[in-house]
Amino acid sequence: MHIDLPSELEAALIDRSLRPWGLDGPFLAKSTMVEYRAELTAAPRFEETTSVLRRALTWEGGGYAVLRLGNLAKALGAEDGRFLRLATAFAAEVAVPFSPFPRWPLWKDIGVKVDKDPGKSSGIGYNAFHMDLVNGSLPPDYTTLLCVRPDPLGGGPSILSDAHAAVARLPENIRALLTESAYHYGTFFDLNGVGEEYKPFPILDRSEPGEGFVRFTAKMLERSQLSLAHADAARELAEELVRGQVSFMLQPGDYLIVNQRRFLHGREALHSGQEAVPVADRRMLLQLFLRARAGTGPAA
Ligand SMILES: O=C(O)CCC(=O)C(=O)O
Ligand SMILES: [Fe+2]
Repeated sequence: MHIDLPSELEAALIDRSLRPWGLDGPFLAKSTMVEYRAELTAAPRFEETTSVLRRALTWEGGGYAVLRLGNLAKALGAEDGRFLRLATAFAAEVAVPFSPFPRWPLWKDIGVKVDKDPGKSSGIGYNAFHMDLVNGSLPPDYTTLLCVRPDPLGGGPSILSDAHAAVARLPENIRALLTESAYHYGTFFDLNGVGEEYKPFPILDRSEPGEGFVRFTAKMLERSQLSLAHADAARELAEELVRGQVSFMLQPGDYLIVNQRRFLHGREALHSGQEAVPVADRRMLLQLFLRARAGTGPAA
């Protein structure tokens, strides 16, 4: 779902300047969250907008939202600190922002690298359905992507799919294979706030149907050694995710927030010809992860 900011809220936010944030280890400092909230609750319709956002992310059948911050990005500059602090303040209304990567700032750049594995983050090809940090025992509850610049050649729509709905459409024998600890993907090195390495893992855990993570990345189909039966089951899930997908192009200033307990995400290929686009003009997203606050329940 796409959520526009009321114009009176936009006007108030453009006039307000939040102070730089502090960190407490990998997490946004509590004092920053308290300060940002105190600054913004006074802005007209801020609380109403953030409650619409939280509902979009957690209602039954929901699980992702695009908060349209394009007018703020235009007024302040999409890479300006003031704009990023406002985006951080909205994120903190959903859950606690954190950086799993000790060597990265809170917001991690995802640019375009023509030499990288095309199917991975910042590659130019099809980025298949996945959850971020899939091989941590506690993946981020939310992954968020702030669009600074879309592909100037017009490619790279985002894709989203309701993971539990896809699982529910699979036959019982396939679901049984997905509950086996037979899957693995990627390396796990020097990460904060996402638990321990989980290897091998089951795609479906023992939560009630519709709850918990669907711990999946379609990238494992090409990059991990799986048994034939488990690879087939994973492929069926990947196909079902594609069958149920929605896709849309992120516009400058669009802020995509995905509840990783509900939806998986990915991205269609960028348009061909990226080599000819100057690096400074290529697609650019900023990524931030969120941890749900204790007491808001597994789905919130
Ligand atoms: O480029 C995109 O739109 C998605 C990137 C992504 O999902 C990731 O880097 O984890
Ligand atoms: Fe991702």
